[in-house]
Amino acid sequence: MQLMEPFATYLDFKSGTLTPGTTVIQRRLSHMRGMYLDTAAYNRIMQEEGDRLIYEVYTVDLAEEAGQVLHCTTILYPGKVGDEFHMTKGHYHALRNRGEVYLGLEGQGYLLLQLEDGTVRSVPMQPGTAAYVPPYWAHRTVNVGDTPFIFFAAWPGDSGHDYGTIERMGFAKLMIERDGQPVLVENPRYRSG
Ligand code: S6P
Ligand code: ZN
Repeated sequence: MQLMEPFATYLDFKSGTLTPGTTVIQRRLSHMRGMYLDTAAYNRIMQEEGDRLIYEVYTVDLAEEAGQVLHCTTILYPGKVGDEFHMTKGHYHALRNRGEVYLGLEGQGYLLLQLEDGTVRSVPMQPGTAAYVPPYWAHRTVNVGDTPFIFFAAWPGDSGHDYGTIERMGFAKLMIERDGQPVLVENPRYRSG
C-alpha cells in the first residue's frame, strides 16, 4: 500500500453532501427495475413522472484495498413505489466477513439486514443513531419519513460489493406503509437459495 497524506472532506450535515474529492453516484428508479414489488406502480411512475431520483451516494475517492477505511454519505429521498417506501438496492459485502458502521444524520429511516438463510432484522435510524452492520449481513436502508433520510457509512476497503445476490433473490421482507405507519411484511416474491 502507498503511504498517503492525511486529508479531510467536508460533510454538510443538513444536505448530506461530502466534498471535495468524492465521486457521486445517482440511483434512479430504472436502476432498481424489478426490486419494488408493485410493478404497475413502477410503470406508472416511469410513464407519468419519468425516471425518479431515489438516492445519491457521495464516496470519498480511496483505493478499494485492505487497510483503507472507505466512507461515504447516502441521501435517500422520500417517496413510495406503490405502498413500498424508497430504499437502496442493498448488498452483501463480497468478502462476507466485513462489517460496516452507519451514522444517522437527518430524517427517519430503517436499516434492514438479512442473512443468506433469509433471517431479517430491522433497526430504526434517526439523527444520532450509530447502527452496526455485523459481518455476513446484507444491508439496505429505507426512508419512512417525508424528508431526505441521510446517513454516513464507513467500511473496510477490501469489502467489495455483491449486488447480484439481492438482485436475484430480493429481501425476504419489505417495508410498506399501512394505515399511515411503516410495517415490515413478507415479500411474496422472495426466492430463497
Ligand atoms: C457501502 C454502504 C453504503 C451503500 C449506500 C447505497 O458498503 O453500505 O454506502 O453503498 O448506502 O446503497 P447500495 O445498496 O446501493 O450500495
Ligand atoms: Zn455495505
